[in-house]
Amino acid sequence: MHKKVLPILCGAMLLPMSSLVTAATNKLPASSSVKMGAVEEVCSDFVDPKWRDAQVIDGVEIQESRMCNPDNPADIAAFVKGTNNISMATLMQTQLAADAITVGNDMDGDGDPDHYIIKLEIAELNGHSPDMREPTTTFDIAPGIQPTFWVFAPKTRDMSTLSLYEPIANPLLRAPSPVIRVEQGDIVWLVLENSHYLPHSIHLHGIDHPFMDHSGEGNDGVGQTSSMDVMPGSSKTYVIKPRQPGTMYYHCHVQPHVHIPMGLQGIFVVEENRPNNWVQVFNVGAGQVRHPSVAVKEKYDYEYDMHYQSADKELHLMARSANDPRLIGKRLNLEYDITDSTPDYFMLNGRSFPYTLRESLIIMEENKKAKIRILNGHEEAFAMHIHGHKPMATHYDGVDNGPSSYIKRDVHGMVPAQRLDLELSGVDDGLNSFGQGVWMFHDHVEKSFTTDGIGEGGDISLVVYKNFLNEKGIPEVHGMSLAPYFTKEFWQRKYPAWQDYDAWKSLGLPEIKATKEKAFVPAAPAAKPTAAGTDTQAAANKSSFIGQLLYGFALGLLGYVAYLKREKIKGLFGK
Ligand SMILES: [Cu+2]
Repeated sequence: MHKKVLPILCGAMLLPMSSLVTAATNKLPASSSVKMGAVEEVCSDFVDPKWRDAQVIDGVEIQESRMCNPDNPADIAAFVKGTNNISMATLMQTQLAADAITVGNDMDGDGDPDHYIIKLEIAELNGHSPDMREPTTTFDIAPGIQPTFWVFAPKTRDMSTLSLYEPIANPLLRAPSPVIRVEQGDIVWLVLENSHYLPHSIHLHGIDHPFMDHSGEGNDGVGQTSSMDVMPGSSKTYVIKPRQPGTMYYHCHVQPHVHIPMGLQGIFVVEENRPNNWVQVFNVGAGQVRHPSVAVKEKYDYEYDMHYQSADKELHLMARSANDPRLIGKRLNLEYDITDSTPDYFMLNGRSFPYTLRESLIIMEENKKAKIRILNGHEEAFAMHIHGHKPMATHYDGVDNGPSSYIKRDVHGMVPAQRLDLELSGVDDGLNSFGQGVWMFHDHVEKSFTTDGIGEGGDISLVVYKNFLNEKGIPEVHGMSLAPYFTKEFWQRKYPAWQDYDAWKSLGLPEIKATKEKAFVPAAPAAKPTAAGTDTQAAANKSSFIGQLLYGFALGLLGYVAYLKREKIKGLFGK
């Protein structure tokens, strides 16, 4: 019996040698070297660096903002004093219309205005133009990514673009729709001047408003129950006198399953009533509030508005698929089916990572406190997570339910349309804060930190302690280079982020010799296989497996024959 076992054992021992032989004869493909593409600067001087400083304009105190891309202080002064009260010199430094914000009438004599007339228009970003192949007026959420948006915007004058030669939207026209701030008890006329080609409305979600206004007009912004939609070219005034403070929401209620995701949604804050309380009526692009209200300054050092939203690529392409409102209406209202939709883009304050680093940081200092007002404008659930801190929820949908309802945790869940006020504390005690540093924050629903499925992108941003921020507002990060994230190629699925981390490019992409014309194959063929690349690779893998089997069989046979002829072989070597 052992005579049969021995040759089998012998063959089996030789079998592993087949892989050594294979390795020697069947070389791995070389690594390809994918060009990174043009890298944008993290922060070039987009704006006058003095815009970052604390300053007083026309008597309006404006806090410093160490962000790369801070708001224009002249805009902020006009938002606080009203375009009717600000000096002409300051108004000329903005692109606001002269009647954008009219404030006045201190009815209770407490030193601040009690009547506000706030005018909103509707702007289209990255829309269709009959004159150009590319979309206009442009607003990039990340390098090269331009979904079409409709947004509410302060009433502006002059061009919608930066200049005649640059299609980039002027800074007042952007996603998200601006945060609106008023004071508790003020009489507010919110005027929607519909400058868009489709009907729209404003629904004041959570904000105290009467069902009918004084003239018997519906005031709820709902076409089916309250008042006719605001037709293109016409306007409607919503009249409110909110009795309760809080972080609220406003959005269009016309075809809301399409118009809300298209961007017609914003944060609406009713500030607590205090004497001499001039509030910043607009916070364009959300983010840091540079003129916080009196009540916020009583408790906090900083205030940040955080508007999260998502976009389905398909919907946002449809909205620029024609130059005829009938066709756009047909595609969005009759053909688009939101029940089959999936979100592709995730934005914080209108931008995705890495652009969030330029304007949506939370800048902190040790032992200081920030008030963070969050709106979940996504279509789905949201899970706010801040590294290195456990912020405390104080208000739910704008309501303070008392200290027994305050919750400190590191993930705060929110369903769509909910608002949460968080208190972020810089006390380094291992609970409130783990200490100074650069701490990421993001929605912890995993797809939310991707951009069209590519990570890390989406709504990621950073809590940055002041000591970790350079004079241009760039956080001092440690670890990977951020350069790839600032290229268009990375978001086009072309560049493998780890390619250049060793001389061998061992974590890049292999060259596939059979398809020499292709620089690389997609890293994840399952996502979008391009037929030639993946088939060739699969075929190559199959043939090498069969080859290895044949090698093993041949070597086994050789061993067996050698065993049978062992006497003759001994003779060949003498003894
Ligand atoms: Cu609408």
